[in-house]
Amino acid sequence: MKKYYLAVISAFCFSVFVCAYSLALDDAKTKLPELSGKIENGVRVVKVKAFRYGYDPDPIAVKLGEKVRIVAVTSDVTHGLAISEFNINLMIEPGETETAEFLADKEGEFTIYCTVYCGSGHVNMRGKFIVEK
Ligand SMILES: [Cu+2]
Repeated sequence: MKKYYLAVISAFCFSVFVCAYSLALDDAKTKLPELSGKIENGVRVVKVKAFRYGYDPDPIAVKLGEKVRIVAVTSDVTHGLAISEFNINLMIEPGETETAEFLADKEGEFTIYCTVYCGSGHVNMRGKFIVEK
């Protein structure tokens, strides 16, 4: 009889664990960042501000298959904005606006990085570009 109870209790514990685990997985899935910018004439336009040492917004999130236009400015010195996987490499000078248009045709998380030496924090000037399914 004792064995029976033990089996029931462990089965119950196991199902609670499985339940909690799948809920946690669901939670992780629904916690995708909000999409950035807004759709204008079928293009997702995202205004990005580069600064020492980062990008705003960060992360930049778009939907898979969207046409994306990055409209970039800098709030201090000249910065770069590059995303290798999408062949983006902008140089943003103070007072100027640089744009890049591309198709978000790869799902995943990509790194945005600065390609112009902008000071001591340059090597760590990174942002996230997320393409959600
Ligand atoms: Cu830099």
